[in-house]
Amino acid sequence: VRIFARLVAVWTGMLTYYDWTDSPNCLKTKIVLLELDAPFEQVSVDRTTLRGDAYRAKFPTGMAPAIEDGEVRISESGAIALHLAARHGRLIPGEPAARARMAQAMFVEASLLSPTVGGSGLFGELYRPEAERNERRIVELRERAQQVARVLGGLLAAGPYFAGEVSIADAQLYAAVAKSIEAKVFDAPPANLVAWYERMTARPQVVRARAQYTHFR
Ligand SMILES: N[C@@H](CCC(=O)N[C@@H](CS)C(=O)NCC(=O)O)C(=O)O
Repeated sequence: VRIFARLVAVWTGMLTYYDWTDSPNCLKTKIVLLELDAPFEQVSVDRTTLRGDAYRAKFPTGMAPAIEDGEVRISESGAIALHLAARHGRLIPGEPAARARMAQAMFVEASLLSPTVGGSGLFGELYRPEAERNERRIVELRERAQQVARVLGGLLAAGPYFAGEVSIADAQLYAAVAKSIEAKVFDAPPANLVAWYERMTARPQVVRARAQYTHFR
């Protein structure tokens, strides 16, 4: 099936999207694809595929999401989002100050939010069997998560979305923020962050995307 999907994509010049239903990171890319109404062939992968030599030869990170789009073959949801937004000329503000705020929010997601609550942070720790959990680290990460929620509230001061208008930054931040709010990781999240989460959750493309991922169904 995977080879067939790839052949169809090569014939039609269509983008191939490597998706893992257990991956919150794939939700980000799916939101971008649906918001852009971009045509794509989906190849479903799992942990075994990701750890295999064939996948790693294509994508050295060994991670999902990943895409092949003509000459472009990349993983990393942020890089994928930038590529897709530039290609479609949407979800990326033209105005330099708004574009800079978009980039700021994306880097905060990658350097602050994701390491705190993501697979190598709090959720990674909570998924371990109880006997293997590092309780001290869990307490520290929970405290840090409150600070990150305040940072995100501060970044949203400019308007309803992180760049003012909706952009790829919102898709990038949505997965970890939604998971954290729904798992009650943030004790007292800023009201504007909760309002942004509700605004995003109500978008029809986000509803469609969420239904496809185990952590968000
Ligand atoms: N920074 C990356 C993170 C991607 C990532 O962590 N993907 C996970 C799934 S959520 C993965 O592929 N893990 C591989 C594994 O568990 O073997 C991104 O934003 O795309």
